Amino acid sequence: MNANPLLTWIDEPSARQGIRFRQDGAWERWTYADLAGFAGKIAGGLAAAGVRHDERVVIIERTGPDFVATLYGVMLAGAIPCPVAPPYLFQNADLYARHLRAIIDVARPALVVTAANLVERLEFDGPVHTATELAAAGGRADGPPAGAALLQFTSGSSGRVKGVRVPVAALAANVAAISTWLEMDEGDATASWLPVHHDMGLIGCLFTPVSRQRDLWLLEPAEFIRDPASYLACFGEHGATMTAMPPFGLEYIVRRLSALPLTGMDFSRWRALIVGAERIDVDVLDRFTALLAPAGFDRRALLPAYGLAEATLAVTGLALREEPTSLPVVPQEVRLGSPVADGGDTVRPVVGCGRALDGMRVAVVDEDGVELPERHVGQIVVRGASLAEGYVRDGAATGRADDSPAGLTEWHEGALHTGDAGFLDGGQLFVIGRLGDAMKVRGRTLFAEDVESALVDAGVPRLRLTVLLGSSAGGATGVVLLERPTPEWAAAAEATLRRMTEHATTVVLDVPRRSIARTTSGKPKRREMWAAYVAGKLDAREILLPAGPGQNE
Ligand code: 1ZZ
Repeated sequence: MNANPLLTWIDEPSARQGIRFRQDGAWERWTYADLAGFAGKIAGGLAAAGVRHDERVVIIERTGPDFVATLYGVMLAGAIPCPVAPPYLFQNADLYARHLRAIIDVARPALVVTAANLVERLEFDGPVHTATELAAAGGRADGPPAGAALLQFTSGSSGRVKGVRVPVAALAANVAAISTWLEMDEGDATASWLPVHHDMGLIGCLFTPVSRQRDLWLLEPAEFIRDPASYLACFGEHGATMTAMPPFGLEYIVRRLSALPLTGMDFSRWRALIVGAERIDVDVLDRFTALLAPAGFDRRALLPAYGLAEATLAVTGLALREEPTSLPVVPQEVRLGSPVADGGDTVRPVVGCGRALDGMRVAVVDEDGVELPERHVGQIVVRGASLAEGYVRDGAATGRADDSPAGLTEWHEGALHTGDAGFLDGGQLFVIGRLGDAMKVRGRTLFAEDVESALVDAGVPRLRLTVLLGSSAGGATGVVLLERPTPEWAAAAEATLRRMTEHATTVVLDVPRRSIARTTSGKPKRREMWAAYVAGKLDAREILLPAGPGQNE
């Protein structure tokens, strides 16, 4: 019997339920019994290769049976899996090689598991094996479970690799809280296109359904981009009921939808679409619902949620069957520690991300760490069962703060200071933005997310835009990066940019396509690009704003 609650399913694996992997345009089905057998053999192979309890094993695999079986095989061997993004989620080979080197340095793994020909340059002098080789080695694993279930790696907004050490109890608590929140039962099936190496894809859409042995449909992110209809068919034809994605996924579906063949699809069983990881605009929820409602989609399936890898994954989420709500906020009037202003002419609706999940508590504090009343803006602080232990150095948790220049996330006396700003209303959390990506002007705090949303409203495509805010030699400075802007959207952005010049030195830059650095989950690495801007290292051409009212003279 497995004492580790994440592994109990392996004692009695189902021969009926399982995972379908999208491979070369077709679904390949593995039952949980098949996967448990494969994982057991991999665990034996790891033991034969000399991997000991609590040692780390780096896993670099595509979304597929090798990834899932290795993940569980490492845990069965009593070691700690460190899933790492595959190379094609990175912009180029150099960046990827640097990312891998940093991970190897932080995790100090005993072994790396990766498919042949997946990774070009791996600077690691220990053993490297494929999942198949390990499964064929014929050893026997005898491990009591490891103290940690997982090292989660993110490249964060500063571009530095951060490894978060997640204890077994924290991961089990978050998986249980998510299943309770979503009332996951026998008939539920999950579908996901998210990368499987990291939080929403790994914990929300893999560990959670696997722990309950629910049917699961998994696609690579690239397959979703190429053929979003095959993902929608999981809900509209195959009966999937749950999923999660960042708002840009909804936006992508909306953009491609008019060209998608949705005839015959029925979305009425789809009961949980969790949206999180980034600022959620009401507009995208509205457009998504408007397009899918005629095929039976219920708006109440949209569940805004907030979380972060440092708390394992999910912290708050809208209750089932509740409609998403929003509150009006005036971005230019946000003062940390003060009540949120909700009048004026440039109001922006901020979407509620629900209440704390089972076992979690959320508070909002001022700059001195003092808890604020409801509807006051401050830093979001999280306590509870699923907090991770801390960032990792030399394979062990340090419990210390992120030491990057924008390092605002830290563990402090059992509480996680998230570095995110927001407020509570009726216990529901409203997230405003990252404190490290904000700018103070005359006592008010303007967030990069607000400027970006205003530009998107004006007609600039979100995925070709990023706003960096900070202080440089010229004082408060806003840098707007536009990837190869057309004259039309440069013109559309003009009024918003001119308003920004009233608050800060404003620089608008034309940058090459796909040059906005993003994390593997699609978030812009604002701090990394800010550092490059300040060092004069951005490949960019300045676009001059036409002179007009409000322009800095
Ligand atoms: P990460 C069945 N952020 O993004 C599936 N949420 O972690 C259940 N900003 O460490 C799935 N508004 O990469 C449950 N709503 O980044 C999923 O991202 C619950 O700045 C959502 O500090 C989990 C998201 C996990 C995630 C964390 C950072 C945060 C914050 C930002 C996350 C947000 C949001 C605005 C939200």
